[in-house]
Amino acid sequence: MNFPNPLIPGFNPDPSIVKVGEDYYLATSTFEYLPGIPIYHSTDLVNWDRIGHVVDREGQLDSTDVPTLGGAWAPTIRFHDGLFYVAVTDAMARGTLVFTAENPSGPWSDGLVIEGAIGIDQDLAWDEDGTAYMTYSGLDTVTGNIGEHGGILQVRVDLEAGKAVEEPRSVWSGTGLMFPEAPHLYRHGDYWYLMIAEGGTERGHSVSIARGTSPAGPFEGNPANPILSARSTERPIQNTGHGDLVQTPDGGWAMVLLGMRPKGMTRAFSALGRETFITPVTWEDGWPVVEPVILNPRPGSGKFEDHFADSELDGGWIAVRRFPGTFASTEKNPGRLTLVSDGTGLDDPRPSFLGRRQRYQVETISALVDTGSSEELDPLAAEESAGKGNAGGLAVRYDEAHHYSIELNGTTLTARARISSIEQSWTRQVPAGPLELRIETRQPESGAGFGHLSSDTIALQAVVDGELLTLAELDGRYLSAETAASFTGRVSGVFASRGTVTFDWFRSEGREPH
Ligand code: 6LW
Repeated sequence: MNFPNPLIPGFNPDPSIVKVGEDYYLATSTFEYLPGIPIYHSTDLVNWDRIGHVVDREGQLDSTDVPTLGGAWAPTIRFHDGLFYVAVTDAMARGTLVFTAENPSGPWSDGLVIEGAIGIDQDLAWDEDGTAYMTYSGLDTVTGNIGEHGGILQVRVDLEAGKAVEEPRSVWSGTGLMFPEAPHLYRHGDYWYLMIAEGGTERGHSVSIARGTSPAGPFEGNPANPILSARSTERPIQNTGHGDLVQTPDGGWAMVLLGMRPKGMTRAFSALGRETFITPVTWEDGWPVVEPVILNPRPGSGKFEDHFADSELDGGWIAVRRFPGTFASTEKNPGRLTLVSDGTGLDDPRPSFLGRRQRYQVETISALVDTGSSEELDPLAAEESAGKGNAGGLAVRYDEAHHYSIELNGTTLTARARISSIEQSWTRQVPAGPLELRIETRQPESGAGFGHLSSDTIALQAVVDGELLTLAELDGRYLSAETAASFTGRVSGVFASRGTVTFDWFRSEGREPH
């Protein structure tokens, strides 16, 4: 099969996939962003639609104060006996959770804590008797020392009582590379296969596999391990690992996995973070043989336009440690998006920021922002903004310490960059009234030298009196996975930092560079 790659572009790491009849369902990690754990659906493994989220309401994850890096790590999606299961770690928060749903588009359950299976990357598999096995990576993000790694562990679990029914057992943990993780256990032919990732999620990332005759092991490693790694190769897709196997519609096999697309002369910076890719697999002598992951972007450009005409927000909008509905509404003023700030800004862990995954290497977002809103203000927002007016605009974000923004506050337009503890801003006056703001990301010219080291350039702009005004052109490498290292990816969108701000429309248009 000729698969597009990336398969699901933008911040979509740790993919897990299940085939049920003719349908495929795929889940990815979302960390501190909400709604959490999108479920994508396909019938051909090529075209995918997001059909819902596992986490769509308060209480399912403990997100409000979760540290950056924490939250929804590495879901495994499975189907057993008429029910869909998602096993996931709510890292640095609730711990090991299992969600269930009859329909993968939701609603999903509240999430049952599984006691006695402390770790990350929990997998679920059932043997012929219906006994459930949870296999996971022994990294305790909740109670333990995150520096210690216990290898790959396994317990039989009671999924009704929410507990392990035995002490964790060590099972095969790879070839000795660091961070054995992302285990998935499968029955295929005469064997049970235990596939894992090792080498860390950076450039050394790999997939290795072992097999045995029982789901509990012992497992014997494949002499050909690792069966996939892009490390030290020229391949444009690096960090390949964290795979899950699935049968293709034509009866073949494929692996979905995470990868990154580092750019710049030394191929050092990946603007979009960890994305979902796919690659064909064949079976030889009872072992899977995985093809290198080929870059094959979908042709043409990708557009998204929101006129906020529906009372419900489009499901592609995400927010940080809070659900979009807590500060964003299209109901108050149909045909407009209203953001109400509680006084927090982009430097805060819980900003009034509504974003979308950046999906293309070259992408422009724009919106018409109005800070002179005559709307009735939320009392808290009114008090906060007294005498200072409303402020908001467009932002590109990795986390609260890494973001670029362009903000309107009455007639003052401010572009701002925050990179760790370093901050700079550029200000100018503009005529009163609604203003079109833009953030453009472009590829650097190819070539050699310092100017070619980065992933991209990010321009912070506004259309003033019909002319495009650029307030700042910034180096994109500071908003890349390698620099921010906060596990997520680029998310760009709209925000309010004071009072009430409205947006008439939002647009994004992207394409892959030629
Ligand atoms: C994920 C683990 C990993 O749980 O990072 O390093 C974690 N690899 O497999 C977050 O994506």
